[in-house]
This record gives sequence, structure tokens and C-alpha cells, in this order.
Amino acid sequence: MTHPHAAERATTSKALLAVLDGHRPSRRPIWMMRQAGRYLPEYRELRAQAGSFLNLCYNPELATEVTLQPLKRFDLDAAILFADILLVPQALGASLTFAEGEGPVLSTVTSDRDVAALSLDGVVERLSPIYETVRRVAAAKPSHATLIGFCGAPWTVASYMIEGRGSSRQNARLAAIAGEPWFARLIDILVEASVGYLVAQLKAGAEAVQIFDSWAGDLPAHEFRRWSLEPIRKIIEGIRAEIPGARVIGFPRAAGTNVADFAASAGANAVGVDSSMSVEAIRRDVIPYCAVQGNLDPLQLLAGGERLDRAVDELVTGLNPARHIVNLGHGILPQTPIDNVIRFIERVRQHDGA
Ligand code: 1CP
Repeated sequence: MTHPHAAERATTSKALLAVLDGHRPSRRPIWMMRQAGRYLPEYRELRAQAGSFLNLCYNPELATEVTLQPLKRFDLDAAILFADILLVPQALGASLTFAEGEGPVLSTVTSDRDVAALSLDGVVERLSPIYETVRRVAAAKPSHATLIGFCGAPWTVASYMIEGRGSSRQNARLAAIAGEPWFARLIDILVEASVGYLVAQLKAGAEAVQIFDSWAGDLPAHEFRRWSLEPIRKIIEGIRAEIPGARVIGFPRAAGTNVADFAASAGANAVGVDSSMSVEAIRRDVIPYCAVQGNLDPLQLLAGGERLDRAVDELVTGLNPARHIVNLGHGILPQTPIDNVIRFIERVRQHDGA
């Protein structure tokens, strides 16, 4: 049996999907992590209107508008669903608030009893406003743009659940390294919830999904394999058991020399890499296995000027366009001047057809 994307695979004119499928794109696909966000005045306005960040996430009408804001201003190849990785723990039963200027605050999970209190029952359904946003964006976005859904990777999400905030990962690292049984169970729960959540996003119209492991760099090598790579590999396998050919981007941020292992065995169509990785290391560790996404330093984008042009030139000329999704090494910073974003995208476009 041919899989559902078979026809599209051969003929897609969407640059980002072409690269995920291993083809040469019509132009270099570009998007930016956190492209919908505080550096845009129109985001800040809607965010104020919604009252809180979580209200914005759960309001399909406003979340759709926010998702599309960067595509109205810039010549981008993807829209990323506006939501947050911490909605999954909330749907599992954790309490979640975003303290103004402080970031997320969650109830903590540090024992068998805390893990037993989490509920996988109905978790996918509780996130249904998110799928409504996906459906609306899929219907409204420009046709050349790809809609990317996402979730956090089990390790990164577990670290927020264990610490209750984003500032430290000491207790989470200890639980992982000590091999606590409740920690292993928490990871399994997050794998299962993430499969259901991403399958629902794909069925609602997401054309690819990204799994963010923002804190993958905190794990020593063998723990990385066990708690970052292996759960992500299982999520990808679980998604494809339901949706054969589903396209997935893995982002094991700051994983250093573990990136090669990840690229070879996670099963992702592309691997996102942070800005510390040189073009030579990307060619050696990622390109033999899959496409790469990245990795301009967000501070280089913020700084702008001719050095930004040179950094773009080095990145783009160093990588085969059939294997490269142009992006940052991490999320765009709120202070980034909009003119620098325009300059970045124009500079990449100058290389198309060259
Ligand atoms: O006040 C505000 O407006 C909230 C700021 C904000 C935004 C715009 C947060 C709070 N989350 C988001 C949206 C978001 N988060 C998106 C969708 C939009 C897009 O990418 O354009 C995505 C994909 C995320 C993912 C996310 N949330 C990650 C993984 C990526 C990364 O940046 O490493 C993480 C770690 C979070 C947690 C989170 N959400 C928000 C904050 C302040 C934090 C904590 C970050 C930290 O601990 O440093």
C-alpha cells in the first residue's frame, strides 16, 4: 500500500516539505523558532487583549491570528502552531501559570505518588482547542507555507514538571542519573501523551511536527541516549504507526557530540542544531543521515549588520540546499529588531538560484 503522502512527496512545491522528503527544494526553506512572539508589536497587542499567555494559547481565533502574524510580515516557508510545550503537563493534571516576567510555574512531580496522580485518560481531548487552531491555520495560511505542529520532548517537559519552573534542572538531572523508577514512569507517560497529541495535530492539518528537547544538552552521553534520544525515537515510531510517512523534526538542543547518534537513530526527517555546531560538524554528523535545521545564532540576528550577512553566507554556502532548512539555533529574542529579520531573509534569498 502506498502511504498517504506518496503523491505529494513526488510533486510538492512546498520548499520545507521537499527538504523533509529528501528532495531539492524550489528555494531554501526558512522559518524561525519562536517566530510568533514578543519582538512583534502586533503579538504584544493581541497578548494584552487575551489577558494572559494561556488564554491566548487556548483561544483558537486569537492563536490562529498570532500563528499567521510573522507570515504576513516576512517571506517565510513555515507557520509554527502557537501553543506551548507545557500545555501537555497541564492536560495531564499539573497546575500551570505563567508569572509575569518570570516564566512558567508548575506543581511539582517528585515521587511515585505524584506520577500516579497524573492522568493519561482524556489528555488528547483536553487539548482540543489546539487542534481547532491547527485546522484554522491550515485553512488560512498561504499555500507555499508548511504548517508545523509541535510538542516538548519528554526529558525537557519532565524537567519543568520536576522543578516546577525553568530556572534549574538539578533535581531532574539527579532523578535521571539515579534512574528513579518514578522518573522512568513519568517519561513513559509523556511519550504516550505526546504520540496522541502529535497524531491529533497531524490529523487536524499539521504537515510536519517538531519535538523540542531544549535541555537535551544537560544529559551526559549514556543518559542522553536513554532519556532524550530513546523517548523521541519511540514518539516518532508511535506517530508513524498511526500515520505512515509522518514528517518529524527533532531538536536535541546543545547535544554536542551526541547529535550524530541522534541523527543516525531517532528516525527524524530533520534534526535541529544549536548555534555551537560548525558547518563542518553538521556535514559530518547530520547530513549523512537526514536534513539539518538551523543554526544562526539568535544574537547574530539581534546584532544585525554586515556580520549577519557574512554569517548567513557561511551557513548557506556550506550546506547542500536539498538538506537544509534555514533557521536559528534557538528562539528569536524579544529585543530583535524587525529590520534584522528582513535583512536575514533577504540575504538567504540572494543565494537562491545562485
Ligand atoms: O508572555 C508571553 O507572551 C509568553 C512568551 C511565550 C511564547 C511566545 C512562551 C512562554 N511560550 C511561547 C510560545 C511558544 N513556546 C511556541 C510557539 C510559537 C513559536 O515558536 O513561534 C513554542 C514552539 C514554544 C516552545 C517552548 N516553550 C519551549 C521549547 C523551545 C525553546 O524555546 O527552548 C520551551 C522550553 C517553552 C517553555 C516556556 N514557555 C514560555 C516560557 C517563558 C518558557 C520558559 C523558557 C525557559 O525556561 O527558558
